[in-house]
Amino acid sequence: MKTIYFITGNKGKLSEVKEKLRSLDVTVIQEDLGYPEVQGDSLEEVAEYGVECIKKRFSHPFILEDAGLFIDALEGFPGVYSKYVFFTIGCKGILKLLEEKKRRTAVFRSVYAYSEPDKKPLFFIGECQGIIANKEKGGGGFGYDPIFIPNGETKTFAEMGIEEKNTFSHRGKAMDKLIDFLKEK
Ligand code: ITT
Repeated sequence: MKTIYFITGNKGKLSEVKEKLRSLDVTVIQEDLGYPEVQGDSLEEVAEYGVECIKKRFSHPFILEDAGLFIDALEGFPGVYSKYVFFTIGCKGILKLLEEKKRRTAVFRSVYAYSEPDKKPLFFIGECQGIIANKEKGGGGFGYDPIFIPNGETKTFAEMGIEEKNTFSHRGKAMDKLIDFLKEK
């Protein structure tokens, strides 16, 4: 059996990763160590900086993830600021910003970093295109899930179970790549 340390404080992410790895012989252990989210231009930059911070304090191989919602009509906002924006204006604030906008396309992005001591981190990227709903719908998931509808669907992520969300989501796609890599190890 393999063990993976996942550096995260986000229980929603943890549940999605556990669900994804359920059929594999892998145990996921959460380490809520916390790391500063540098205000970089890209999720990769944020993840890379996080890896460098954690490596100084943690001697096992680990994964961490940075994700964000990029809304076209808002020039990619909240993007790398997704966490701060969620805890300040939240889904309601985003809906307000889009009130007069016809264009509602958006993309969720996820970047996983896999890190081993004395090695450069590896990155695994996933994206999910979709639209921002007109109102919040659903009670599942976390973050912006109640306002995001993936392309080809009518339900928001918050109206889906974890398994269903994983088949569409940025995190599910990035995890598929990470899993392929881990299987080869
Ligand atoms: P970590 O401890 O793993 O860093 P976090 O909550 O800080 O967890 P991120 O910085 O990666 O997570 O994500 C920024 C925000 O984007 C997050 O707080 C959510 O509000 C939102 N978000 C990320 N992935 C999401 C998803 O799958 N569904 C809905 N919202 C999501």
